[in-house]
Amino acid sequence: MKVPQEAVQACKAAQSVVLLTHVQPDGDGLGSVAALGLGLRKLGKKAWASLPELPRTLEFLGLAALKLPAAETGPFDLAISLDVPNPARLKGQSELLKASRQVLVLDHHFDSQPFGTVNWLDPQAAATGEMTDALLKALGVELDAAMATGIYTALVTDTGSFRYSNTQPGTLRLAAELLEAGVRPYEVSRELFDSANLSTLRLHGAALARIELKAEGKVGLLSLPLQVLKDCGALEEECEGLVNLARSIRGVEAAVFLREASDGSLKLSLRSKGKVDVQAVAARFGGGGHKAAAGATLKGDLNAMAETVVKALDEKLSEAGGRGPETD
Ligand SMILES: [Mn+2]
Repeated sequence: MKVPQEAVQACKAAQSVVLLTHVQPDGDGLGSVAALGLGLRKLGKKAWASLPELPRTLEFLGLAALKLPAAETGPFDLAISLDVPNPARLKGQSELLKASRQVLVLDHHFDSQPFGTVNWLDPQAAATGEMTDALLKALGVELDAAMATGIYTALVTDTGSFRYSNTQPGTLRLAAELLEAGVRPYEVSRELFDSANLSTLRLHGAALARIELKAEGKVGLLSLPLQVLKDCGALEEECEGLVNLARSIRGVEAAVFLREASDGSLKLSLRSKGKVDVQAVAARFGGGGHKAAAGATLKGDLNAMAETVVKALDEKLSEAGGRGPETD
């Protein structure tokens, strides 16, 4: 992976750095923030992480030590935006961009916008963590176990535990290297997958009971009223991964997860098994993402919008030939 020289230079020149990732942060965003933050500190820089939200399942990344204190408002030499396709996904953190002399954008989304003063966008990367690792190497940082755990968490998260189509030979080579640097994969798995709250399990139960098959079984639909979340005593962040329940059904080519959010909007997540480009569908609703995973924020009635999204997907599937007989 080739790291642009301007990205390396921007990091080298900066003394004070603030790291950011998207709202509803995931293991790729926060794993990258943790690894790069720790690496920049190792180089003697003042590095902070902007952490408006820190999901419990990702507390093990050691981010608390990097948390930007409220009193620290800048100016910063450099802001580094990790895994953020556009500034809207930064929400309340945009002030930190303005408080920084330079902004380095590092992202692997298909529809990334170059909103930095230096932009490194690589949709071929399986995870932003892969790019973060390359940047750390270019900076001459030797990864310790904590940094390696951040990168490994990023890879595990964005490749679905090395199961998705973005898993390349290089991804597994990097994973092996990270294990040699001290990552204990069973510990990461335990934190990510075997530390659920009872409320999350109750939510999964309720969600499973609501899954419907649409478009002759090619689309798995899960629509979730806010009340279901409340009944389970679950938080919105516990909806992470629910879309995969609908995706996991045999014959399903694309999964739709649409839920009512507490702010009155509808949150849409789309997943594809490869035949249909869900990013193109999300884009029709003002969202974005990747070919296999995309999302959007919608307005309107839950059931009506679910039907609209299913129809759009069904059309895409017909175009893609996904509705025809299997050829492979
Ligand atoms: Mn990512």
